[in-house]
Amino acid sequence: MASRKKCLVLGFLAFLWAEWGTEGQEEEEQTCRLLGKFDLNGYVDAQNHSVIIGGLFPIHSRTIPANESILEPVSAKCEGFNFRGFRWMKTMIHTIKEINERKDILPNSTLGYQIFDTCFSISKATESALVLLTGQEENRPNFLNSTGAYLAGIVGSGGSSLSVAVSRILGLYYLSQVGYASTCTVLSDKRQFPSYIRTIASDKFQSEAMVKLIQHFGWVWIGTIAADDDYGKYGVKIFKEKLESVNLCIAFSEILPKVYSKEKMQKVVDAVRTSTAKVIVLYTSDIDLSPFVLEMVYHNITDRTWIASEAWITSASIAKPEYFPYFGGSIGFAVPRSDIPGLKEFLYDIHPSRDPNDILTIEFWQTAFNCTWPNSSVPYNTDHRVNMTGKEDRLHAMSDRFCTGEEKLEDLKNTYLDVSQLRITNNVRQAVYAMAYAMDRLSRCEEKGWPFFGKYKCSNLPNFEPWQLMFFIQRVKFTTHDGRKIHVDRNGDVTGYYDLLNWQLDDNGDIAFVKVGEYIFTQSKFEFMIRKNSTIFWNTESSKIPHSV
Ligand code: TCR
Repeated sequence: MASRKKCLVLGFLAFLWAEWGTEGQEEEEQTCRLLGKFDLNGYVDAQNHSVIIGGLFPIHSRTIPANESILEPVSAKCEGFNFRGFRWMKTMIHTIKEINERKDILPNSTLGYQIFDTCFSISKATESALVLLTGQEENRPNFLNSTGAYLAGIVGSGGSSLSVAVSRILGLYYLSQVGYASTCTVLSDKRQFPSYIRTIASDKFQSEAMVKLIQHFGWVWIGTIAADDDYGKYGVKIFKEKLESVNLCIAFSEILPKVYSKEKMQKVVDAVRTSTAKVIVLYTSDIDLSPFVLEMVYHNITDRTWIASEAWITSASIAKPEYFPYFGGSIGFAVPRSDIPGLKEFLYDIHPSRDPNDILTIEFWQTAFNCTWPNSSVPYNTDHRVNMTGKEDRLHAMSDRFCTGEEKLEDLKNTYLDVSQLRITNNVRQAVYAMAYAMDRLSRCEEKGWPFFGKYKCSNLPNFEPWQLMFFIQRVKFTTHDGRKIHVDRNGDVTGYYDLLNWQLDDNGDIAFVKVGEYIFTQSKFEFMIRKNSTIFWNTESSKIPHSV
C-alpha cells in the first residue's frame, strides 16, 4: 500500500474519503490523479512540541505560469521575493518563541510551527492546507500531521481569496483558522466559514470610512478600480452600496487584471484618463497594483487623488519617490501601528551561512544584496510577467557577483527590516496569541457546558478535537502587549480602527505616511476625524483640495 500513500489526490471528494477503496493497486492508479509531489517552501519546528500551529504567508508574490507543454499536473514554482511577507512569517516564529518562554500562557506545553509560502496564490495556499491537514504522504485527513505533532489550527492566509479557499477545507473539520490580513466581508459568514476568525477588521468598516472621508471633502463623483479578487471586488461592492446610500455617485468602475492583458489594462487606463472624476478609490493589494502604477507613469497621468485601500497605503513597493508625481497625496486608512518588543533584533538575526537548506534565507540575501550565494541554485529577482511593452520581463536570473557573507544588514534599506510600520505584522502577532490564549483556556478545563458534555469531558493538550478549540477561538478575548483589547464577536470579527494617512515628501525626498486623521469607535458609534492642525498634501495643479463634482 506504499504507493497508495504516495498518491496525492487532487479530487476534493477523494480527499474527503476517509478510507480509500480496497481495490487493487492497478485500479487505484487509474482513479488516482497525481500532483507530482507537493513542492512547498517554508519553515518547520515540530520536534519536542506536542502541538503545532500552521502558518500561511506570501513570501513570494506569484507563481510562475506552468510550461504549456507539461501534460501532467505539477506544483508551481514561485517568483518575486516578498520582503513584507517574509517579515510577517518571521513575526509568527518570534511570537511563538515568546509564548513558549512565558509562564502564564500554556505553562505545561510548548508550541511548534509548520509554515508554508503561499506565493500569494490560491493554488499554493490550498496545497499547503492539504499538506498541513494530511501530511505529505497521506491522502486522508489526519490531524496528526506529517511532523508527528498535533495540528491545533492555522494562522493565515494573506489574501482573502486564499483564505476563502483554505477556509472551505478547514471549515469541514472545524479546524481553527485565524486570519491576519484577509478582510473580505464574506468571511464573516459563519455558515460558510465556521472556523475562521481574524485579527483584522472586515472591509465593511473601511468602505464605510472611505465614504465618510468623501463626504467630508465634498466629492460627488468617484471612480473605482478593484483587484480581480475577493478583496477588490467585494471591497468595491460594499463601498458602492454605502456611497449610493448617501446619494453620491460612481463615475466608473474598473477591474485590474491579475495576469497582464494589454486590452484590459488599456480599458482601465482610458477610464482614468477620460473621466472627469479626479478622485479614485483603488481597492487592491500592492502586489496587484504595481503593473498599474507603471502604466500611470508610462502614460504620464497625474493630477489624480487616489483613495488607497489599506493593503497598499503603507506599501514600500508603491511608495517610491519616483512615483510621487503620480501617487503623491494618496490618502487612505491603515491598521493602527504598533511597536513589537524584541522583533527588530529577531529580524536582524539572519544569515544564509547558518543552514544551506534554508533556501528562503538564501533567496532573501541574494535579492536584498543583489548577489549570488556561492554553490546555491536559488534564483533571485526572476520576473516572468509581461509588462506594457508587451515583452516578458526576464530580469537577470542570477547576479554574476557572488555574495561574500560579509554584507551588512545595517546598510540595507529594506522592507523586511523596517519596523516603523508594524501594522499587519502586529495582526500576525495577535493571531498567534489568539490561538495560544484559546489553547490555554481549553487546557485549563475551567469551562462549563458545551463542548464538554457527554463523552467529551475536559481536554488536555494535545488530546483535543479540533472543534473543541474552535469553541474557544470563537470566544477569545485578551489584552495585547500595548494595552489594546482584542475581542472577537460571534462572526469572528474585530472592530475596525484606522489611522488616516496621507503621502507627503519628507526632507530626504522619501515618501512619509503622515497621519492626518482617524476612524475610531467612541461612545457606541464610529467617528471620522481629521486631526486639527494637520496639513494634507494634494497632488493637484493648485495643491488645493481636488474637485470631483
Ligand atoms: N486585505 C487583503 C490583503 C491585504 C494585504 C494587506 C496584502 C490586506 N492588507 C497588506 C499585503 C499587504 C487587507 C485581502 O485580500 O483581504
